[in-house]
Amino acid sequence: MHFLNMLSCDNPLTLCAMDVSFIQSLILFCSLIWGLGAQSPENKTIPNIIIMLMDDMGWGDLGIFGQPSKETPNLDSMAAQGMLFPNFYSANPLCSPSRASLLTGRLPVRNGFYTTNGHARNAYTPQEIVGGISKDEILLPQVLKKKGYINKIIGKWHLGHRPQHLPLERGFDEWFGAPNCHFGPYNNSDRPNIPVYKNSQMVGRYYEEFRIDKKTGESNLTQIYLKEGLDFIYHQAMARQPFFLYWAADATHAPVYASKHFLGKSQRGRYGDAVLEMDYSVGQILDSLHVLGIDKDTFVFFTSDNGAAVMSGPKQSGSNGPFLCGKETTFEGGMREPAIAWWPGRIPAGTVSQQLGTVMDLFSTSLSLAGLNVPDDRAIDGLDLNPVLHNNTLINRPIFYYRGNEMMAVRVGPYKAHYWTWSNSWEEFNKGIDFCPGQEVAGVTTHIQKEHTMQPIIFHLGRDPGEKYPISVVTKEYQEALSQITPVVDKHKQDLVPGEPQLNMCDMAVMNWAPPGCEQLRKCLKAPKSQPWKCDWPH
Ligand SMILES: *[C@@H]1O[C@H](CO)[C@@H](O)[C@H](O)[C@H]1NC(C)=O
Ligand SMILES: [Ca+2]
Repeated sequence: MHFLNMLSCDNPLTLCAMDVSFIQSLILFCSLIWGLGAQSPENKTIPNIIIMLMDDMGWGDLGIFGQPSKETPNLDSMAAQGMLFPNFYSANPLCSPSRASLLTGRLPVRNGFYTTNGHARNAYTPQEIVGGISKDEILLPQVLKKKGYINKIIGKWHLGHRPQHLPLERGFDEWFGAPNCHFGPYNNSDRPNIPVYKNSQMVGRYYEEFRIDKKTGESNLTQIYLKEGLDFIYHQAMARQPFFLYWAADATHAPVYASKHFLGKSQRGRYGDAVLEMDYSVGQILDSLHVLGIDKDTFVFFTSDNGAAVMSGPKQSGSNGPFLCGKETTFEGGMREPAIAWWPGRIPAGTVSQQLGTVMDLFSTSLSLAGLNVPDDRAIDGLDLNPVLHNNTLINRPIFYYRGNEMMAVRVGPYKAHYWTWSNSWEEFNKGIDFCPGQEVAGVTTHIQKEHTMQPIIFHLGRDPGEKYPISVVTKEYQEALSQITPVVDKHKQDLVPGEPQLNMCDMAVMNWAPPGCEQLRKCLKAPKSQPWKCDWPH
């Protein structure tokens, strides 16, 4: 079936990804005849690992979670063939810290991807950031190498763009993508356009060699990222080489984009078009695993790095479904993510897990699948989800919601307690920046940092997923919930050793002026004089 799909030429697209699939399928057909398609038995216990991480895609963007515009037939069938996680969380409501947590298995406050320049501020890695992922952190691909995995990242890195912080320095063997968000275009004199890398060399810049038309929303980047993914999978499968693919395409992050074939095809404009192309790409990747005969040897996990950016809505934002607010906040809309695990023959099809999970679990789970232990010299926040994946068991564990250096909230079972509430400042709000458009909840979506540590606001997320009805403090339910939550928070705070904050300093001189490889391309720009300052994180 899938084989025929890939060979069919009735699609009007003449996209490189399709061509590659076509050629690969032909080669595969020959190799199957020669009996090279099957994995060697000794590799059976070490599955390939694919993590597909979306950018700012919301929980409510998937058809399976009720999105009425139904742009995700491939993701919906991935869920039907695998396990759906309705209670899965990012480690932070923003890109960089969430991604650092995924790859280290540790909360940002431990791995250093946070700031102490202000209280409870979201920080990330814009071009002027001096820091990046600390060399003292151990990243997932670094550990996977011990079992001979070949590791590739495709798309957005976001853990620092200076040479010492780039993916090939941190356990990845290959990279195609960019270190920062695809913001721009810039004029290259006071701010350079973001470079696109192939491995450790830049091959161009966004808006130059890698075009994004902000007027029409057209870009071929998702197709390029798809082709990179299919090529990589194909070559590793042919070599019977266990691999880790971290597929981090970013079309659903503003400015959202899609290639021509997908533009104008969804029910909700450009954002939906980007989702359509992502969904198509997920389908292509899963199909290629079938065609190559490695679907039963490959663990695939799909999720997103933070909630939909509702402050960019409705044109450039996804949906957080029934949840409150979005990106940048520690309400459910900021951190509850779509999540699907897929591994035919190993993960029971059509299952739903009520396990509370986080992106940090992908670190621990992947290592466990590879037969490796998590580092034992540091605190790891990730959980090995293998018992959940194979037997749908439930493991009791809390979820911590951090904003910068502050634990804002915690979830224990169905209860979520807010110790601090904040959307953004009145100053920003009055400028039109709204993290909770149409969703103000009095006393909850506050515009000052409001402390509730003496008497947290508690919601029951089962009955009230939208965090609209605080449980009255005079009820027995409140007291019982609090008595369960308090020891969890006390223990967490007692044991917490905050990492050295890496996102405090900024400097225009460290921007992507002259990335490695710029000489050959004649694309080196002149950096201004170094003038470091303490970065200002307004929210
Ligand atoms: C995308 O690729 C097509 C086909 O090669 C090309 O015609 C089009 O100009 C490209 N679009 C952008 C925005 O680069
Ligand atoms: Ca993001």
